[in-house]
Amino acid sequence: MERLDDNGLPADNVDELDYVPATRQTPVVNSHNEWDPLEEVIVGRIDDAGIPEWHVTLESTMPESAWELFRSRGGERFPEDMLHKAKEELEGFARVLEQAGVCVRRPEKVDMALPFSTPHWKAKCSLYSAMPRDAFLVFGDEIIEVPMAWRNRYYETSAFRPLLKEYFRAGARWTAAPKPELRDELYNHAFRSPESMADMDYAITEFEPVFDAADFSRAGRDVFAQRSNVTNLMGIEWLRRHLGPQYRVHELEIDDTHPMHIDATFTPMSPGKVLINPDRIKKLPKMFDNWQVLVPPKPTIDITGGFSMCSNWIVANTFMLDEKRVFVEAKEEPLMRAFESWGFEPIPYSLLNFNVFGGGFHCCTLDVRRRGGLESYFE
Ligand code: ABU
Repeated sequence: MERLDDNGLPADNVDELDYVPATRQTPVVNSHNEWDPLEEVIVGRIDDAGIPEWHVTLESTMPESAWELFRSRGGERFPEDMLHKAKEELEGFARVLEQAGVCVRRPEKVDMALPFSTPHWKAKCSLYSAMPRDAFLVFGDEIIEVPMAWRNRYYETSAFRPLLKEYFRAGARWTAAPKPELRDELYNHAFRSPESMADMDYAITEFEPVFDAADFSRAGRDVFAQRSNVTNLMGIEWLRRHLGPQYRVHELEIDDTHPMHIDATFTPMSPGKVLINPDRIKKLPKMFDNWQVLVPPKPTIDITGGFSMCSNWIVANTFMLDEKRVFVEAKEEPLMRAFESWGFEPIPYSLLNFNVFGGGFHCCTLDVRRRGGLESYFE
């Protein structure tokens, strides 16, 4: 009998998903916001994720329950059973997207266990290619490789090179932000975990521009950013100057003593509707005065009992198929009911085993092509 996973899908791993080119009228890379109808998406891989080595950027962002593994086994592969369960969920999610008519693309399999070095430091392994959202930003027909702050992520974009080259050949603009050096001077070695925003401290300095793509959120001409333990002010400014006068990059005021990534904190879901994490956002800019502010119920799931690279708020890391349909954690009933009450159609799918690697629906995807153009959603 066919074995099914928690999502009712065949549990066998799918190694390669065939690429079926979508019939399209828009450029091959075309994405301006979080909600236009999705045509093509990259879904990451979790196959052979490596355990990052202990570092101040982990201390400043990761739940304490995860520290022991980083400290004792940094540089090794994550345990097989963890990888296997997460992989089944991720492959199933890729199939669900395909069944919804979306062209699903995957990074190449690369060996994450290979050590590497620069003139300034060494790393025992790479982290993973599971979260394309962290590594790339798409603005219209441009894909930007971003300068990530974690050393174990230095070569993370390698797994995506075949796709990047293909998109480039098909007409996309392909840009890489200045490759950071990630020297010791970038890190705040005196970092002490802040108790409150009054004694806020960051694990990175302004030595050079660094940012993770997931610290930005797109709503057409308006782009929202958070300063975090992986995104510094120089990084935000680099993107602002790079995008130029067609865009407005706004730095949001975030109430989070350990910030890393905005996509479980603040998400424009559709024109006029924004989801905020009530624990992390106390005040929105005035430009949202005419928007409906959606405040999700507190998470009921708990992934923090064992190893986890994120908090239970990962359930707020949603992903839009179009401006109505939204992927929501299947085991998070109150959130699904909330989305229904706000006029959305939740698509339930469970990623709890994947979540412990630090990401949800939004993190493991990169919406390469959505049907729609560059617009302004604010007066
Ligand atoms: N990109 C993952 C965010 C997780 C969190 O903020 O809890």
